[in-house]
Amino acid sequence: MSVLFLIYAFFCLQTHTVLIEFAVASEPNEEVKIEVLYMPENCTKKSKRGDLLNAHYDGYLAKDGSQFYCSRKTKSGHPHWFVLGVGEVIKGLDLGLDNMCPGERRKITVPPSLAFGEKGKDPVPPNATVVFEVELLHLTRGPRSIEAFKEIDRDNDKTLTKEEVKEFLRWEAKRLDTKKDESYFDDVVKDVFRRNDHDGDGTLSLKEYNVLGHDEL
Ligand SMILES: [Ca+2]
Ligand SMILES: [Ca+2]
Repeated sequence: MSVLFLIYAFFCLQTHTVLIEFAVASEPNEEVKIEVLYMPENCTKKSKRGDLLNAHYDGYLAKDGSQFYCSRKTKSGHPHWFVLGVGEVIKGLDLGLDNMCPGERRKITVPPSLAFGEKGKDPVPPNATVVFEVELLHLTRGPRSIEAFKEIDRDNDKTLTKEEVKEFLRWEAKRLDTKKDESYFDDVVKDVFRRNDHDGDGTLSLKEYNVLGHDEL
């Protein structure tokens, strides 16, 4: 499983499956449980929504402890890059990896409504509580920042066109050293716009893009 596959597998899952589950996910006891397994002595910055995180993680079924995913055992063995809090990973991880230090390790228990939902997602069965053990290796202030928006917005007109987003994805794939063909980027761009272009004008405004809140703009 490649790095991009995981990022976009969660991304697609979010779009096609979990988003639907979210509508009914507000049960009062449906919470993410976080246990800190290791906390480094020095913690100078903590993760927040919109940061770009690099992490290794193992996924287990709570029911029997069987492992369904391990980032260290994938073909590449590379830790994963993803943006926190924007649905690139399941909701439970978006919540469970907040306010975390580089070097910290956590055990995060996620109810099905914040994981893979009523339907599950092979190999995770329907209605499964899952447990992730995550080691956060690195964090940078990420692509959902105003700095990143400006970087994507090449002509500086404060809107993002599909071509600008596609160019950014090409850059991202290059950074992750992953080869993808053009149709892949087209599909991702289509998905990104379907999720974010709320007024349907074919571009992403600052407001549509910046899911982090607008007080920093
Ligand atoms: Ca632009
Ligand atoms: Ca728009």
